Amino acid sequence: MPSTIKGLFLFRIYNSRGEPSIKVSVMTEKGLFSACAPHGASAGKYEAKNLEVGKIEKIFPRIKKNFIGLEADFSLIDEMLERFGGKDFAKIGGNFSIALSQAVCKAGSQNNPHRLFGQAKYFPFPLGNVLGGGAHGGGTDIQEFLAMPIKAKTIQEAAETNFAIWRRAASALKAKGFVAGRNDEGALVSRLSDLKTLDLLSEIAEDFGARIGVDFAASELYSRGEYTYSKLGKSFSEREQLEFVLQLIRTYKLAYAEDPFQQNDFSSFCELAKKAKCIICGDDLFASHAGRLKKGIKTGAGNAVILKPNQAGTVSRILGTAELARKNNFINVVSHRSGDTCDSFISDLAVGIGAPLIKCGIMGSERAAKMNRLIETWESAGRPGMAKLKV
Ligand code: 2PG
Ligand code: MG
Repeated sequence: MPSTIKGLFLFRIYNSRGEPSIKVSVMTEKGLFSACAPHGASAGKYEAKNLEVGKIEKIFPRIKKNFIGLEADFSLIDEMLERFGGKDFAKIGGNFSIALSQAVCKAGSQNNPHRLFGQAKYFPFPLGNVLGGGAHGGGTDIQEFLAMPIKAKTIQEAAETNFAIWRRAASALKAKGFVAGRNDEGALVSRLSDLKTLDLLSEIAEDFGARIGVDFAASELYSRGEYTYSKLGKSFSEREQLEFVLQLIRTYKLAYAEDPFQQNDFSSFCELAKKAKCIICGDDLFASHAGRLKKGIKTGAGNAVILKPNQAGTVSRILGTAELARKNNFINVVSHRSGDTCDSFISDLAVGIGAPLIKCGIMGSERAAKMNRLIETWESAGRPGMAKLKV
């Protein structure tokens, strides 16, 4: 029986970085269903545009009326959000749009949105942020140093491997007197350089049979034709950046490289994908946008795409991008944001669409919430196996 939207509520909340954010609750005859908007620090230029919480609070009473009495069907609601949102959702805010869209998915599935998107046939490998820097805070220029527990037979084993790698890294840093705490995503920050960080993580990962990867978040390093690594004291031309990335992939046997180039450089992504045996993933490059991914597929710009629902603005949009990727053999990598909440919608999304990878962090309650939800859905789906992923 489809349910009807009887009430809609907006709450000002705070995310893991202490920034104001929003929670949207949808009331139906079956109960109250809520979702929260996350927020990125290294946000790309082509993402859906957010609106300040105060502005959303002002327009909410006017928007709200349009949704009351409608069926809690996300595709219907998403069509309306497209209409009200205008270009890039700037009129209502991508943050409001995605929170409502996700809350409606939860309402329409009684808090099991993965069932709306498909069947939990196999589970994604969690890409865990072990050490970090860049816009998330920390001593390195590269934003994220990630563990990929590719040998894990179950999602539980994968989670435990990532926790163990994080802990081992923490004690190694502590022993050297290098540890300085955690950053926005719960990754360890230290005084180690980017290269020393890769030395440490590759050594630890090997012990656990895991592979490693990085998110360069290169748009943050880029300005006017140059990539500046301030901690390394080096500036690279676009060509030199390509050489540097290739060298890191080969030296450290990286299985995954995200945003190795700035968000407009499709051609370097293409060249790298031809030369490197590695998952080359576009985050800011595609901004979860089907049109931009289409261009990437056509030009061979990488072989994987980050899916962040709030970059897209609605659940329908993110599903469209995911389907386009799947049909064209691009790997779907569902992802959290650096400023996140305990909302675990992305876990349902990854499971429902059968994404082989999910980037959801390791430490911190808002990160563990995603992992715990994966484990919960895995139990209820009868403990399926892990995704088939060749790295
Ligand atoms: C990224 C994300 C998540 P942010 O660049 O992939 O790790 O960071 O949310 O700050 O954009
Ligand atoms: Mg990224």
